[in-house]
Amino acid sequence: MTTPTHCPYCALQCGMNVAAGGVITPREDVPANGGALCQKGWTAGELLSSPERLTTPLMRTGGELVPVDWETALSRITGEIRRIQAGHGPDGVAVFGGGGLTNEKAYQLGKFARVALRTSNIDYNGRFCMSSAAAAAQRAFGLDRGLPFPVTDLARADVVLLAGGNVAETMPPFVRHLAEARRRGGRLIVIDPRETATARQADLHLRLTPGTDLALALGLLHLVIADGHADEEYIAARTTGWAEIASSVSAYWPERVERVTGVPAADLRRAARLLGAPGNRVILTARGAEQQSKGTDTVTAFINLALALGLPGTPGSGWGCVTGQGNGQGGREHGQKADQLPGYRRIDDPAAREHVARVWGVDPADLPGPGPSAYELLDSLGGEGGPRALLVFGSNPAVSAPRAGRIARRLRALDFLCVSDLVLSETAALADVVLPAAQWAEEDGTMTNLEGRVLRRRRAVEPPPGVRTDLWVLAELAVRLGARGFRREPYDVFEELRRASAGGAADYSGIGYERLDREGGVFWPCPAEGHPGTPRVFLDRFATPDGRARFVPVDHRAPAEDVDEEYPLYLTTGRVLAQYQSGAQTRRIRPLAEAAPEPFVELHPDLAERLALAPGDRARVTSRRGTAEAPVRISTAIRPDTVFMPFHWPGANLLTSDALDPVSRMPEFKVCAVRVQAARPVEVAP
Ligand SMILES: Nc1nc2c(c(=O)[nH]1)N[C@H]1C(S)=C(S)[C@@H](COP(=O)(O)OP(=O)(O)OC[C@H]3O[C@@H](n4cnc5c(=O)[nH]c(N)nc54)[C@H](O)[C@@H]3O)O[C@H]1N2
Ligand SMILES: Nc1nc2c(c(=O)[nH]1)N[C@H]1C(S)=C(S)[C@@H](COP(=O)(O)OP(=O)(O)OC[C@H]3O[C@@H](n4cnc5c(=O)[nH]c(N)nc54)[C@H](O)[C@@H]3O)O[C@H]1N2
Ligand code: SF4
Ligand SMILES: [Mo]
Repeated sequence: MTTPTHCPYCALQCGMNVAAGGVITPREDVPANGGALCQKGWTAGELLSSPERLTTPLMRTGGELVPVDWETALSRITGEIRRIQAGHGPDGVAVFGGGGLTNEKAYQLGKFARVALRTSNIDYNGRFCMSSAAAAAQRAFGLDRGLPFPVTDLARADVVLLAGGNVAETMPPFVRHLAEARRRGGRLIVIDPRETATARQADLHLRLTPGTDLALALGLLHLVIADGHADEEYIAARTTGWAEIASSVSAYWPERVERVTGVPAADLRRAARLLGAPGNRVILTARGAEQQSKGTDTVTAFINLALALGLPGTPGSGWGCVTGQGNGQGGREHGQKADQLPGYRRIDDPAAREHVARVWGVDPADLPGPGPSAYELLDSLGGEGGPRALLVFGSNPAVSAPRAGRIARRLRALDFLCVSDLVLSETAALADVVLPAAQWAEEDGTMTNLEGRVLRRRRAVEPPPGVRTDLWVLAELAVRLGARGFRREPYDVFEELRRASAGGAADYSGIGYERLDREGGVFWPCPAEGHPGTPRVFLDRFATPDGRARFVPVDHRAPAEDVDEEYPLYLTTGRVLAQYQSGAQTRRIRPLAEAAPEPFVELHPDLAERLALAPGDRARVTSRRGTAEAPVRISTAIRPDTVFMPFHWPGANLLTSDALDPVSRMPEFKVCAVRVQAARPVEVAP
């Protein structure tokens, strides 16, 4: 027997069948992947029966994590919560979630924090992921849905501009839609400092200096206006704020933009001409352009460009963000973000509080207000007035948070750390209590993919004995803390989520498990059972009060930390095909560990020669925050002023900066200043 479900990893949520023993085959009936999977998808079953799986709770006793029964683990957790909240108030306990959790878990986690703990201290790793794109989309359109159209629309595009995404490695089946567009004569423009597998497929690769996308986007808009390609009719009918835009880009003439970005003026002109020609045009942003201390303004500049060209809300065209984690989209809609309640409601909106409090059976006045953002939350742990306890569900911040050395110290400074995970991640290894969680193919639920399509995750195999679901754990803890109304079964939690989301921006009330089973997937918003769902948002109006999209003037600025004499190189970080995120899962899967066994520092041959580094030598990379060592890879694919490190192993984030975007609070993962030298073995005196 095989069970149709979806991949545990990225936001494409490729459809797959799981057979006995975790054997995986691709599904043909899911449009996002249409029968293709990447190597991570094919091998996802291995972790189900891995010997590295956690199968019993662990509790720190005499310095060691030792197996204990569930009763002991749960009473220790609730005992610590009570003790800490008695001394430090409800905010003494914090919660950190993840964009890989199902909608049901994300919802239950948010409710648990607000109702059972009554803490305002909850945020999640999605803040590190798409928060800048979300903030820019909210600002322009009044709504954030990663792709406001089905991913298959890309196949009909005449031009796709992809800023800062390496989809050939991060979402391989996504490339099919781009390849189909190119087969039909469409053009692909890629903006990336590296000549990635994706950039190699592009008709035009704009190889900019890291952190200069904002200037590049302003330069493209300057040219679109100068060439007379702005869509005056669309601008008049569907937008506001255009009057200030021309002057905001007037100083970004091509030669100046070339000086700032390093992209030749001739290439800028070519890109602007391609974008200006009539036809279906799509502008996409991903982490390269977004994970910057000016990520929100950078995405805004790309949205301004798209609006000037008349793309958003026009069938076949548009702007979209290529979201990241499996449930990156749904994870941000149902309340694990510091400032949100289910249905993409704002926690500081009295009507939203009233509605959600009614569903939860509590007094709206008892719901806490907005808390700090992910990095700020992690950085406050165990400090003056900060939380004394943290519960982590579905994230490994000891590896993936910016300035991770400092965050690991914060985690150690806590009185109590509890981590729920499948494996003993680096964060779990620091915990006082570790809970063994069921994983994707062992439980039911829903995921919302990068298109805003709600999908069914189905239970295909039994979890190992001793393992429990996150929903069960949260319900058990809630009861012990004296809170009522926490359900254990995914179906029941989803039914409650539907009611909680009703009337919100991300309205799921018309979506039920039965319907998902029948139809395969439904796009939100879907406000009633008979409603068809919304594959394309913004066709008639934007989600702003006046229905018009808003131009917001923005200006370029340097990265928070620029290169100088002491730290003369840019470090940028990202992903490789065979590893996922902090690597907690994929480093434990043999074929993936063989394909990508270790971290590396990618250097241009000219730079390597200057530093006297040869392939395989170890490089020591130093920033103002720390030092990391890794073997060297030499490649002409990278600029000579930039080095690249993947963050799937501990190391890269010892270097990264904790500068945050002022609007989205997104960390600047993509740019910091480093120096690189050969790592000579240290002589130790006898
Ligand atoms: N194999 C794999 N796939 C994944 C993941 C994974 O960990 N591994 N994670 C998933 C998740 S959560 C996410 S968020 C997505 C991320 O998907 P992507 O956004 O495609 O991934 P990244 O590798 O972080 O960054 C993309 C590119 O940005 C470039 N870049 C670096 N600095 C800059 C800059 O200043 N400007 C521009 N324009 N580009 C820059 C990098 O060179 C890199 O090629 O992938 C998802 N899929
Ligand atoms: N330098 C640098 N750092 C980055 C980035 C970058 O580009 N550069 N990208 C950032 C981005 S976009 C992201 S999304 C973050 C991701 O970084 P993390 O938040 O660390 O993501 P994962 O490694 O996926 O961590 C998920 C953890 O939860 C566990 N897990 C999986 N499913 C479940 C479940 O259902 N329940 C429970 N309880 N546990 C589960 C996994 O085993 C794993 O340990 O990293 C960010 N960090
Ligand atoms: S592209 Fe993403 S969803 Fe598809 S198989 Fe690979 S990791 Fe899974
Ligand atoms: Mo992400």
